[in-house]
Amino acid sequence: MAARMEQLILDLFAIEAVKFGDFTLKSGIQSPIYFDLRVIVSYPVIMNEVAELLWETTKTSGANFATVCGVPYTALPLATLMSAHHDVPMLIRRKEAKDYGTKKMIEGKFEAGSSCLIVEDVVTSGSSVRETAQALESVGLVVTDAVVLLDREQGGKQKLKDSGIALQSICGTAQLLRILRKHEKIPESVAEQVRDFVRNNSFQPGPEPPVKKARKALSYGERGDLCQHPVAKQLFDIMERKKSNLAVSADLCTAAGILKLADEVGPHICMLKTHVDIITDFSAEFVQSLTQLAEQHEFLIFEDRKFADIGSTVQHQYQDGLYQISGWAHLINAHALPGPGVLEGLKQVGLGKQRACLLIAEMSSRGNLATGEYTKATVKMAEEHRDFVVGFISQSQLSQDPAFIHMTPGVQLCGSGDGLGQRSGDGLGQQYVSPWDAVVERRADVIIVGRGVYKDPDPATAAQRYQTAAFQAYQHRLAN
Ligand code: S5P
Repeated sequence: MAARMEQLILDLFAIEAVKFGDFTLKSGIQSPIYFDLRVIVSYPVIMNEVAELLWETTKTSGANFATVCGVPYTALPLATLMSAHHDVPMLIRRKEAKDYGTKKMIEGKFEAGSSCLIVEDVVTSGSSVRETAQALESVGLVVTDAVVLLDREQGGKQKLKDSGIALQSICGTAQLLRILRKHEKIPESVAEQVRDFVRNNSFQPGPEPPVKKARKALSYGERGDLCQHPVAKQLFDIMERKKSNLAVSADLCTAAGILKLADEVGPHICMLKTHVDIITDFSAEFVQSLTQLAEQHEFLIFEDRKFADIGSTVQHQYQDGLYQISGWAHLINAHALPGPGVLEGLKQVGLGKQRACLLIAEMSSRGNLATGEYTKATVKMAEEHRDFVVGFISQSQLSQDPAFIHMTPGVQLCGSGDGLGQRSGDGLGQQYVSPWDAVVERRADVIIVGRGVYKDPDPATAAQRYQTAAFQAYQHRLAN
C-alpha cells in the first residue's frame, strides 16, 4: 500500500492536483501549497486508485458503517466508486435542497440510527466534514468515521476527534513533502516553506489559551443584557426567544411580494432587510402593513440603504423624500467612507427616534475595497459612536465587545465548504459561504440570506432550514 500511495502522490503532482506557489485560501490566508482535487475527474485511472486506497484505509482502521457519503462536490465521485465497487449503499448530501419535489437534504435510503462513513478529498480545519456530519445527523444517521485523501495536518483531525469523528487519511502533508523531495519534484526550500506554513497555521488542539478559557462565550440573551442601545437589546432578545439568528433580505420589487414574504418567513427570522428603492409601488400603506407584520411576528426592520454621503445629505436621505426611512426602519447601515460626518448627520435624525445603525466594515463581493486599514478605521468609528452604531456588516468578527452585533451577508446553504479558497457566487461578484462557516468560522451573530430564501418556491420552509442551520451553528459555538 505504501508503494501505491507513493505513486499516487507523484501522479497527483503530475496532474497539478497538488500545486506550489502563492495561493489565497478561503480564510484569506496566503498558502504556499494548494490542493485542487477537482481535476481528478479527468483522470479515471487515478480517480479509481484514490477510491481504492480510501476504501483500504477505511477497512484497515476497522471502521464500521452501513452507508457512505461524499462531501460535495469533489468527493462525490470518490464515494460513488467506493459504493459501486464494494457494494455499500451511498447517500448524497444536497448542498441546496432542490427547488421542487421532496426537498430532501439527504438523498438515498437509510435507517435512522445506522452509521455513515464520510468521504472527503482534503481536510484543513475539518469544517466541511463536520458540516456534512451535521446534515447526516439531522436526519438520524450516526457519524463516527471519516476518510480523506489528504490531511493538511493543520489540526483538523483533532478538531474532528473532539466532535466524535475519527479521521483516517491516505496521506498527510509531511509525507507528501517527503515523497516529492525523494523524487526531486520540489526543492528543499519549497518543502521547508510549506512545513513552516503548516506549523504556523494549525487549528490548535487541546486547551484554549487561558484568557479565552476564562471568558465564557455569552449567549444572545446575556449579550442583550450588556447592551445600552434599546434596538440592540431588542434584537438580542428576539434572537434568544425565537431561536433565530436569521435575517431575510426581501429583495423583491413589489410591495405585495415583500409583504407576502414577510408574512411567510416572519416566524423564522429576527430581522427583515429591505432595499426600499427597488420597490415599484412603495406607499405609506406598505410601510404600515410591514410594521404590523413586524409586530405580529416579532422581527426588526433593517433598511439596507448604505448611506455614503456627507452628513447634511444623508440626513435628508434618511428623513425625507418618498421613503422617509427614519420613520419606520429600526436599523439602517452606512459606509464609513465619508468619515464621521455621515454618522453625525444620521444621528441627528435617528437618535431621538431610538434608531440604530450598522457600519459596513467588510463586504461579501469579490474584489471589494473594504479591507485592511479601511476596515480597522471603520471599527474605530463605530467605537466612537456607540450611542448609535450597534454593530457591523462584516465577513468576520471585528470586535470582541459583546454588545456589537456582527451581521454577515453572502450566505447560502450551497455556499463554500471545502476549506480551499473556493466560494460559490452569483456571477455578478457575490460570494457565498454556508451558514455553518458564517457562524462558526467567521463568527457571525446574524446571517443575512436573500435569494437562498426568497427564490425558493417555498420560502417558509427554506427560512426554517436556514434558521435551524444557523442556530445550531451558534449553539455549537456556545458549547465549544
Ligand atoms: O457586503 C454585503 C453587504 C450587504 S448588506 N453583501 C451583500 O450581499 N449585502 C446585501 O445582502 C445585498 O445587498 C443583498 O440585499 C443581500 C444578499 O442577498 P443574496 O441574495 O446574495 O443572499
